[in-house]
Amino acid sequence: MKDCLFCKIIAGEIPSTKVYEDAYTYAFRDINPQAPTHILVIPKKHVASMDAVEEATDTELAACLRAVRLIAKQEKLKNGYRVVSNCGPDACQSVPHLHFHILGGQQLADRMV
Ligand code: DGP
Repeated sequence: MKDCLFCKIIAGEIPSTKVYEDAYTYAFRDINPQAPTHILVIPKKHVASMDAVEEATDTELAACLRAVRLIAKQEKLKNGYRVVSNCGPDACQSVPHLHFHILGGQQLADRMV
């Protein structure tokens, strides 16, 4: 989608550090990491947030979750990791393209908020 930051990253118009890509999914390192490993997994199809997942196919959505698992293995997150998707203003979603944060590489806080 025109004017979407993450669509521009997928298209290579904005540089990113890619860690994984398949037919449906792109993953790259967060520009502002909040843990030693902080990766964003996004569908290649523009979907604004969790609130719009009906616009994606089951295959496209499942590919994101399968990618999370593959990336966790690739990044050797053997001791665990957290997967977060912020949706809307209350969750402080800042980029309106569905994304899953993978956070790991250290002991994370025991509270989510
Ligand atoms: P959220 O706040 O959940 O919408 O997360 C958006 C994330 O996107 C945030 O952690 C920072 C990251 N981000 C924003 N702009 C860029 C960018 O240009 N490149 C990369 N690699 N990450 C970005």
